[in-house]
Amino acid sequence: MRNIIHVDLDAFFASVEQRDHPELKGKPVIVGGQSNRGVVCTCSYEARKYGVSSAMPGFMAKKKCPHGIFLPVRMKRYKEVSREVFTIFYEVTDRVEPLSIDEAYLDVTDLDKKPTIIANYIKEEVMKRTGLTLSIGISYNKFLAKLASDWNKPDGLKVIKKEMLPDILKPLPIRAVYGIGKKSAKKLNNIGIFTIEDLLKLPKAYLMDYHGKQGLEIYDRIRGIDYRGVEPRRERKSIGRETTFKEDTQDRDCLREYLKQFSKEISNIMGMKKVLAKTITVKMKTSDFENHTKSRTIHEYIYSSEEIYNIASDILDEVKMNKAIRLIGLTVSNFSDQKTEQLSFL
Ligand code: TTP
Ligand code: MG
Repeated sequence: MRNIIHVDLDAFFASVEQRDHPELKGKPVIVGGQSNRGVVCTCSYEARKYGVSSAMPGFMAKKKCPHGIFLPVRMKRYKEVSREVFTIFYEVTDRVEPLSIDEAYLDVTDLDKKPTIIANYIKEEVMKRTGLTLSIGISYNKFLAKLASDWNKPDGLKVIKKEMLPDILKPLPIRAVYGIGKKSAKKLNNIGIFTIEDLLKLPKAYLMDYHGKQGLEIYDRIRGIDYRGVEPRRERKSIGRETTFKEDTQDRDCLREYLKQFSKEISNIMGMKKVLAKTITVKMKTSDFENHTKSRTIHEYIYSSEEIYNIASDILDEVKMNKAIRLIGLTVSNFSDQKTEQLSFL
């Protein structure tokens, strides 16, 4: 059984505004929707009491909450704070799947500490370093972890254990199920299905007939089955360096010097990231802006600067140079799945 954590910051844009302007704490802050035609991005929990919500047109938000404090969207700032928060997630584990600016899954199955200890650590660190609160859900799959983080927002922490199913899910409205949107909900409501308890009574074949593959997933999800893994953002696919000369050149020795320097820098980064590569690419741009790239893929994985340089230099030797060069670049790609440590161990 896996341990999956779902984290979601509370009223994110509005909380950042309240943190940056402490006089706004405890007040109904509404971000976006300043103009009547614009829509609300989000609002503080104080404003939610009046019925204001995300994606609501500004004029409606003003009607519902006339004393609301409407603020412009400061995306750059929210991204900055998001980075600070994600840094904390990555300190806990590499197995982070970002879902949006303020939301992520973490797979903490292989960590030594208990998921609740990890969750509390994340909450404390996020508060200490950014002054924000977040809600955390813990369970053995993605669907239930996300459901749990929504359980007692804001500043919530909820664990859903296997033995709590199906009772804990039964009273929930069907819209709580990932995969059931407005349209499907309406269809189901029409045949008298409103809660998960109702939904549990529908046979698999029925859900599949009316909702296809999605129907099958829904059938499984409400029974606690969800095999989707946490998928960390893909790692970089290539590492490269390039430079544009002040003056165009045809001097091969000079070009070789650059390749040597690039090989060192690239090899250093490969060492840090513990990756090996087997494709080397040299790129050149001529004085009349033509691009030439030439790659070589070898049989073994390499990472030392000498090996990279030797291949790059061979590639350069094969290039006929009848024009001056204004840019040279070197890239390695085609990384091995295995890390260097494992290879040397073998
Ligand atoms: P959410 O996590 O959906 O909302 P939230 O963090 O504001 O509130 P909650 O406590 O319920 O999690 O979205 C994160 C941010 O994304 C939100 O602060 C603003 C932005 N956003 C929009 O700009 N438009 C939208 O329609 C939604 C839903 C969010
Ligand atoms: Mg949020």
